[in-house]
Amino acid sequence: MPFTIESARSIFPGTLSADAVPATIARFTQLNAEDQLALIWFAYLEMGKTITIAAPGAANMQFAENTLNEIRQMSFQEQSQAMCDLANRADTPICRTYSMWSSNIKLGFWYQLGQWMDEGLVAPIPEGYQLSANAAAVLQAIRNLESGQQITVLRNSVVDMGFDPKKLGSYQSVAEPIVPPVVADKRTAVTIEGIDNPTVLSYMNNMNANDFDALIQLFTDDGALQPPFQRPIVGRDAVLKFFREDCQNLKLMPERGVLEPADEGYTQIKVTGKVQTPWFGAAVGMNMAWRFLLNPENKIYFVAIDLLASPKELLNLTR
Ligand code: 45D
Repeated sequence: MPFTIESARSIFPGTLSADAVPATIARFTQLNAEDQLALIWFAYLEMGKTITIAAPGAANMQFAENTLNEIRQMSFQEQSQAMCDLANRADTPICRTYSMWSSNIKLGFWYQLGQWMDEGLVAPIPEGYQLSANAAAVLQAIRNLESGQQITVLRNSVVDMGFDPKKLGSYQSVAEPIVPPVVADKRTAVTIEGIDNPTVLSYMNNMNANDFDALIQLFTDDGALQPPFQRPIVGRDAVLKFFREDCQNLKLMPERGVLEPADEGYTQIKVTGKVQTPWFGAAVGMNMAWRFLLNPENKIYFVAIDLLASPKELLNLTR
């Protein structure tokens, strides 16, 4: 085999991803918990003026319900402590429960706390709270990002909170129920300028239809998928689990691509375009690239998904 997952990661090395996102998260993580919570609160308020976030469905909130009610019944001081514990990744029962949730449940949990903070049911950020100079600088850095990068910073900071799941030992992750795939006559088909490869087109169309069983068939048994700013997820079982937990109701809008032969009958394909998350819908179009490596049987051995540095990168299809 001419490739390993590690070597596949560097196909189309000229792709510029949004390094500002991990750089901003790294600075954010250095702040103390009070500053982190206040900063997210301010960022969230400011963003809310231009883009509104979609409320999670009631069915999806049931998994966080017990913890939310527990927090709601606490005193303001205990509530602040519970939220700081999450930011500090402390070892508490709430932080352990939180760590087992899928990303969407974590986001829905904070969405609810944010509502309650607004309504005065959960301890607000104190009136006139002064961010430290470092926190103010991080907030300014977030303001300067484009909206797709801003929501990624928010999402990643929420996902990183709570107890470290790697320290839990074996556990059952908690995710929303799986929605049924879109029925055949309601599906839409993408077109990609410069690309007619059926595997790549099926990838986009199956993802858009939430048809994860068909989607996973496009991968080799040892295939891998690398989400933005993450290590590759390797093997069909792990990738399928990721699709079910993290990929429902995405809207992939690929625009153009290039195809090039690679070693020993492999093919590498880069596609660029926009992606919408159900949390923000059409209000935020993230500028993305997909870098596929297909084996000689046209199965996906590797695909990396990158959040691009700028809209200009949508036109960068060179190696
Ligand atoms: O701490 O092809 C308060 C893959 C203050 C799959 C708060 C993909 C206190 C393959 C405001 C209460 C998935 C990789 C906090 C494609 C406090 C594939 C609350 C890509 C925390 C294309 C904050 C998909 C809140 C992509 C409520 C790129 C924050 C998906 C909420 C990207 C933030 C999705 C939310 C993104 C952020 C979603 C809801 C970036 C959502 C972001």
